[in-house]
Amino acid sequence: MKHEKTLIIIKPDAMQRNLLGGIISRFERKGLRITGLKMMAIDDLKISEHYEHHKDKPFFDGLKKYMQSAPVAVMVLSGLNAVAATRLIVGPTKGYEADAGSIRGDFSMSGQCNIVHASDSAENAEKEIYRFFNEDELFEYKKIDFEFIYGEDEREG
Ligand code: FUP
Repeated sequence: MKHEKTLIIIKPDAMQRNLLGGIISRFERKGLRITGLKMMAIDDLKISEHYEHHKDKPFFDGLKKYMQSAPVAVMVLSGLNAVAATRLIVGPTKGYEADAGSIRGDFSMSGQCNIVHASDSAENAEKEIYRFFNEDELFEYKKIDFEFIYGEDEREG
């Protein structure tokens, strides 16, 4: 277990469906710390890099069109085992397979319009964070609830 960072994209369907505040709230109330947050339009280069693993799939053009259909919000979250903890809150890729209580389980019926992206490993998170954020857009700060979110042995040194 270690403290780590993860990248979240709140996708165009969430923005259009007025879910932005509710989604941010789910991460906040879990105890994850927001270390970066902004809105942006995702350009062709960022889409190609971010979805490199899907570039030859038949759904890639549709995925690109969807991801560019409205602005998105991008966030960096930090916390203990933040990558895995965040993936649990988000749920599996296809909304119609996701458990109730997860973001995709509660808000998505789709394998494409699935509301949020969350990094799948600490290694990918590092790459994704620097794909979407400049160094001066990321903030390290002490949260006053830290000692009530974590036990003594779980706090960062
Ligand atoms: P995830 O890590 O859960 O976001 O899932 P993937 O990396 O497998 O997929 C990334 C995105 O590709 C999904 F969020 C939506 C899109 N996708 C489709 O549009 N159709 C598919 O069949 C699979 C993925």
